[in-house]
Amino acid sequence: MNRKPSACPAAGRRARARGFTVLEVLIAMVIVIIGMASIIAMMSSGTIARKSGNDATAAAMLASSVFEDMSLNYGRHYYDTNRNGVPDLFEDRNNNGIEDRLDRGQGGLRPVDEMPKFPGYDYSLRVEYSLTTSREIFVTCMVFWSASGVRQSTSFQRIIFLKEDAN
Ligand SMILES: [Ca+2]
Ligand SMILES: [Ca+2]
Repeated sequence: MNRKPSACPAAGRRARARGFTVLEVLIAMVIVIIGMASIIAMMSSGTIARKSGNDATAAAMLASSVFEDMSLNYGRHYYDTNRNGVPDLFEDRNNNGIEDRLDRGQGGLRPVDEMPKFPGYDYSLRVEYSLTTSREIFVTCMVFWSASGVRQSTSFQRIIFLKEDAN
């Protein structure tokens, strides 16, 4: 009868001690998990930021090479004979669903190595004409790409001075 009460508190202490240890382990695990989760979150947001920075840089590089190519090859590949503000080869003049620059039937398919390009990116062009000189055009290049399944775009604008008259 005397041993029981003394045994019970000891067992209780042991039980409490075990319970506290388990609780400590749980708390430690939760802290570690929260820490790991926040580290992973920081790493992935850093990755996303880096990725979108790369995207913007690639888009700017592509637009820059398009502007450069336009100034060099306006009369060969960027002419706009119907004066609708879109280089003819960037239209689908025969309505077959393929932009004419990519359409063998419409004089497109310029040698691939000559095309300004960046893998995974595409672009469209708009041209505005100067009222005072035919050697100056105002070009808007819209660059498109896909990031995490979402379509992105940025537009770039530049005044281009031509070696020849714009049409
Ligand atoms: Ca046109
Ligand atoms: Ca076409």
